[in-house]
This record gives sequence, C-alpha cells and structure tokens, in this order.
Amino acid sequence: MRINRVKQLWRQGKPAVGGFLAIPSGFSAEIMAHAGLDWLCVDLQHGCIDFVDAVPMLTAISTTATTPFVRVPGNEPSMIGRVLDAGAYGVIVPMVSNRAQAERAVAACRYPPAGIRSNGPNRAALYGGADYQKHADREMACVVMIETAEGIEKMEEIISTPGLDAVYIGPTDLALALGLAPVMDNEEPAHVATVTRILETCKRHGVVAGIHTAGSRFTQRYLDQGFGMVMLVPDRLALAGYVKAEIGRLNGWAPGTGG
Ligand code: 3PY
Ligand code: MG
Repeated sequence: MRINRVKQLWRQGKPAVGGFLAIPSGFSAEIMAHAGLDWLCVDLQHGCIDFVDAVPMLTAISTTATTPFVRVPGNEPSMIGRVLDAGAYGVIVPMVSNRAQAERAVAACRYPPAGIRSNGPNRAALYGGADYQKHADREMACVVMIETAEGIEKMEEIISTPGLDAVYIGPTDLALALGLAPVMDNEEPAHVATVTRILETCKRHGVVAGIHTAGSRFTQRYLDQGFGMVMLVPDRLALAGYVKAEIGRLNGWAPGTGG
C-alpha cells in the first residue's frame, strides 16, 4: 500500500506543512499540489466544494507526492467513509467537543473490529494499492478540530482519545469560543494561552498538534513551538495575494484610475 507521507513524517517526529483548497477545481488543486506542500486539504466545510467536485481534486493531488486530506462538513461517519473511499488519506473533522465525538470520528476512519468504516474503497484502492484494506487503518490520518468552548474545556479527554492521530486548531472559531473577534493569526493573550495549552496537552499525550494560519509568519512561529501540522496557504489567498502583490509593484497605476 502507498504510505501516508504525512504520517511517516509524524512517526519521525517531523512536522508537515500544507494548504487548504476552497476552489472547486481539479486544475487549481493540481496547481497547488505541484507547489510542493506536504499535504493539501479539500475543504468541504467552508470551501465552495461539493463531493462531486472533491473527487477530481483528489485525483489531481494524487498526480504528486502531496498527501490528500479532506475536511468534512461535520462529524458524520457516512461522509467520512465516502471521502476516504474517494482517496483521501486523512480526514479533518471540525467542531469536536468531547470524548464521544472524538471516538465517533476515529471509529469512522477505521475498519472493524477497530472501527465502523464500511468496506468499498473504490478510488482509494487505485490510489493506495490492491492491499488497501489490509493497511488502511495504519495509514489513514484521523484529525479532529478543537475550536468550541466545550472542546476547550474538554481538551484533555479529546486529545487522549485512543486512535487519534492529530488535533487541529481552528483559530477563528477558537477566538469566537473565547469571546474574541474571529482573527486567524491571533495575538490576544487568552487565545495564545489556549493554543499553548492545547499544544502542551498534545505533547503530553503523544498526539500531533495542528493549526491553521494566514501565512508564513505564524506558520514559522507554530513550527518553532512544535506543531506538527501547520496550514501555510489556502488557494484563494494564493490567487489574491499574488495579484495584489503584482499590482502593488506597478508605478503610476492604481485600480480604477485608468493609469
Ligand atoms: C477556524 O479558524 O475556525 C478554522 O476552522 C480554520 O479553517
Ligand atoms: Mg473552524
């Protein structure tokens, strides 16, 4: 079976840097995949992406060494099974708030007897190999997000869930849960303290800590702190950021001025 290169990095104690995809296009997914990130996540929660869009995006990513992840819209085993069957090598489950929800996510990613995943890896076996079912439980990454008030309160019971590979922080939902403005790269002391507490709890339990950022400044900060899964750049900001930067380099022309 094809190994999960992100899980291999984690086994070696090394971090994996990735990107998020919100644009429903196989071509833009392929472009992002060729940029050389460790992982890319097709975002079915907040991206403009349906399942039928996600499949050609996973196919496009699998033309490269980048590991394909999917963020599902919610903690629903049937959806988790579908994206794994379509070839995702990792699932990110948003808004997980307690042990029972974390166990539900883990079980959805594992075949019996370890879990409740149903057999039918239609595209996954093409990508992963003919012995997919034999090794899938070892290679699929189950990642749950801590980003709710209850999740913050119950981080210990979530992070210590058996079979969980990583815990991923959604900084803007986390900010809302703390009564703060939904800022991504957040310097508010209460936010910084909560992020640190989640990171330290992950380290204590040998679980990879992950987090979303708005760019290289916070990605570097979190890598230096010991996060193992950091989101550097989403497709939409890659597009907009490049266009804005090029506009900014022009002399004597500004949008709408005619030059
Ligand atoms: C958040 O900031 O809440 C996220 O989920 C990032 O995608
Ligand atoms: Mg979120």
